[in-house]
Amino acid sequence: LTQEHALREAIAAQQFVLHYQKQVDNNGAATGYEALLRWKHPQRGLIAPGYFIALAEETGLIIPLGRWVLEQACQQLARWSKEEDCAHLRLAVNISPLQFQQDDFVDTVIAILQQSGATPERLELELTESLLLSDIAHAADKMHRLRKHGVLFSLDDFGTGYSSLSYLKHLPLNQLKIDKSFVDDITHSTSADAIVRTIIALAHSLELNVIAEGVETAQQRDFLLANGCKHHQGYLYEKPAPLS
Ligand code: G
Ligand code: G
Ligand code: MN
Ligand code: NA
Repeated sequence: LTQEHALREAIAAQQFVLHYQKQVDNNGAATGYEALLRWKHPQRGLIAPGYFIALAEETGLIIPLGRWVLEQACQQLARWSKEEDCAHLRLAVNISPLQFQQDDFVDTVIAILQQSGATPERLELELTESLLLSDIAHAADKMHRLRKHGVLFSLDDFGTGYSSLSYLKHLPLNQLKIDKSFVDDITHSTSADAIVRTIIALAHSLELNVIAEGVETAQQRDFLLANGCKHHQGYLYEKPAPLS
């Protein structure tokens, strides 16, 4: 309860910031960024989401927090749209299951897009497989409504959940994001190599973009490029940081 109180106070005191991590194409050019939430604690310093997202979900505080993230992200997109060098950039935002399950989720996202002046085609929502499994009919409906407005969808942590191939085909997804755990084991595990190749082939056959996260080494990059995965994110390129 005291932790919940602290989190509630932190939201009221606006102690959160977004860090941004670059996503690149096969030429190393930035295609966009992923927004990653941090708690700027007055005593403890910067706290990663691993320490507070679960509590935010249990307490429902992820709703105001997630809204704040979307607002900040859309305001950043609107700023980029006015800069020639940045107008093409996408911004990926992580959406938690509870947030997505809200009846007003679609209306909320559309309202935030309109208030900020962001281009919907530049906003990419990162969903997880577990989020889609809980109520696939409702999830698909929400995704289709947002997709009609131009919003993009990326399936985060792909390969760690229980995606059925038949539903992948029916959701308006733009991208699969290969989970870091598989990327970590590239060239060290024949099964990881096989899984990564299989996800890339699956994405291509479904005409989806595919991005690898957690790319840390040149060997991982080279394996991914050699196997047709052109979009990368990871410490090899850039660590998450505030936009300077
Ligand atoms: O850098 P990293 O520690 O930021 O992120 C850890 C985890 O927290 C990731 O799995 C990421 O999906 C999640 N996360 C980061 N930012 C957000 C956010 O704004 N909302 C939600 N729901 N999850 C986030
Ligand atoms: O939302 P998601 O689970 O994809 O969150 C990405 C997480 O991975 C964030 O915590 C981010 O800081 C972290 N991350 C991004 N790139 C790398 C990387 O190359 N190595 C490691 N160890 N972590 C990374
Ligand atoms: Mn993510
Ligand atoms: Na992920």
